[in-house]
Amino acid sequence: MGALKYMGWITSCSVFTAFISIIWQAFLSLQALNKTTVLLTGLLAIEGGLKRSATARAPKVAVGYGACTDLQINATEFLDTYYKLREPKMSSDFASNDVNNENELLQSFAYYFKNGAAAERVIANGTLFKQLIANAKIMDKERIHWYMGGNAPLMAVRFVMEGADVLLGAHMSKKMRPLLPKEIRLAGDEIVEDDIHLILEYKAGDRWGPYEAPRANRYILHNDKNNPHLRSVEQLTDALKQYQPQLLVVSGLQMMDMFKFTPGVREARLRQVQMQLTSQPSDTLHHFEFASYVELQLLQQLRQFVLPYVDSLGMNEQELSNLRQVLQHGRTTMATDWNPRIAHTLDQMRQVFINLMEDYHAHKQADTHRRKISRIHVHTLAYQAILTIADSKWKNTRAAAAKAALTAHRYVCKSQFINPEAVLLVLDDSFATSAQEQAPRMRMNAANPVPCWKEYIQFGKDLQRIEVEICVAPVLVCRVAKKTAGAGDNISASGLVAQL
Ligand SMILES: *[C@@H]1O[C@H](CO)[C@@H](O)[C@H](O)[C@H]1NC(C)=O
Ligand SMILES: *[C@@H]1O[C@H](CO)[C@@H](O)[C@H](O)[C@H]1NC(C)=O
Ligand SMILES: CC(=O)N[C@H]1CO[C@H](CO)[C@@H](O)[C@@H]1O
Repeated sequence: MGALKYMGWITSCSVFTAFISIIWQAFLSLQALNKTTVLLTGLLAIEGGLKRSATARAPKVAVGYGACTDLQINATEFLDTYYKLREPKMSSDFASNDVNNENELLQSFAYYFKNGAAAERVIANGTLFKQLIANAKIMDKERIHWYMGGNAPLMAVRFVMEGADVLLGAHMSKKMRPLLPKEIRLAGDEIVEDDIHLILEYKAGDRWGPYEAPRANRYILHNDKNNPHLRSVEQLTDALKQYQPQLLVVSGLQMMDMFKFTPGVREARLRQVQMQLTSQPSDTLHHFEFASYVELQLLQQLRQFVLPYVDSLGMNEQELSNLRQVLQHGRTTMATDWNPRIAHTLDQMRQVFINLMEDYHAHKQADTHRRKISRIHVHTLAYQAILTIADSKWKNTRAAAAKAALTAHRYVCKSQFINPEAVLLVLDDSFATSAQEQAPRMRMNAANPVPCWKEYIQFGKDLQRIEVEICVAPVLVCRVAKKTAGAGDNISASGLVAQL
């Protein structure tokens, strides 16, 4: 009898504990919801301040190069259906090389999937690529999605949505042209068939074989026939003479990894890009949208032909750490942390800025077309960071960061309306501005949802200093990601247009 009574007491105790824990959980999630709502309100207010007056002239933007059709499928479903991972082994060797056969494809995918890192790979083996597309096409109609793709068209559409006047340099088929808003002017010929990019999307927590994805992301495969040639460059150069944009955006050069074995061809095309950039008036701003580059030689060619002639760079955290390695140590890096600390990202941005500034000062006398880098925008899952030279031509850095953060959520959740309950806040209330000791900390709160500050960056042997402004905006991370491919293009474009 005594034992039973004792048991009863224990049960009541457990019920009580469970009850308290439920209330505590509810309290915590209410607090998180409250914090999200406060930040959302703050971001929306800053975004609201960006509205152009009805009489203001629309900014003129030109975007190059190329277009493609995106075929999006569920990564794990697709691979489970057609390609069973025979041995769950994963090596970064396959991550850096191109994909020639099924086995290399699976190994390479496994590597990025496990790291939650975005990747874009060329499949030089045309037979394999055709097989993959054929297999994707016979999947359940509701499970596959066709979109207009390519960095340039996606950014172009985003610019139009933000009220800009847009010129796009791209070849596209009769089928694709109607998908592009009519207002966009097109420089480039009609082609018979668009290149297809196969996009394997996965969500945070999706499982494949023994692996689990830490965040939503995608793995892209291509076997492009048109884009690597950048055929529209000359036509865009011609059109630019008339059009005279405020901003010229260069993107889509990553498909040139198709020319791995004929680098001479690539160099000739990149010289055309260089010529386009150097022939613009100095008050036209140039932006280069970075991408998933793995081939060192292509990166070195970018450093020679493209990077010296742009004012602004846009990229994600993987691309940032890759670019820093290339500039500083002449080598590439593979997938890195999918959710890097703000301090770490800012330090890498400073380093890239320093390297490019040093390049500029070393060569500016010999090559007067060189430009000083004045803006770097890095987008990550959890935040947007924009660095600009203080008092440069780039306006509204804070609003641009807020805008980019809101676009990130809206895009990935596929919803214009932001519901605080669909949000995961990844950031803490404050962050260090550098991993260096005694770096100042910034708070992110209702009073200041997008912290900005000015600081001096030193570079060169004679330690020149330059004042920059840095703004960091929190991303209200979408809990259930709908689409990640193309997010970077929307995000970068919405940040850029806010700064014109
Ligand atoms: C190309 O892919 C096909 C189909 O998967 C395969 O049979 C062939 O061996 C691959 N070729 C090379 C060179 O790997
Ligand atoms: C893919 O399908 C699997 C199984 O149906 C599902 O668990 C997973 O969340 C899906 N992923 C995406 C990105 O839709
Ligand atoms: C959320 C968002 O703004 N998404 C847009 C991204 O860009 C494409 C076009 O490139 C639009 O269709 C989306 O609406």
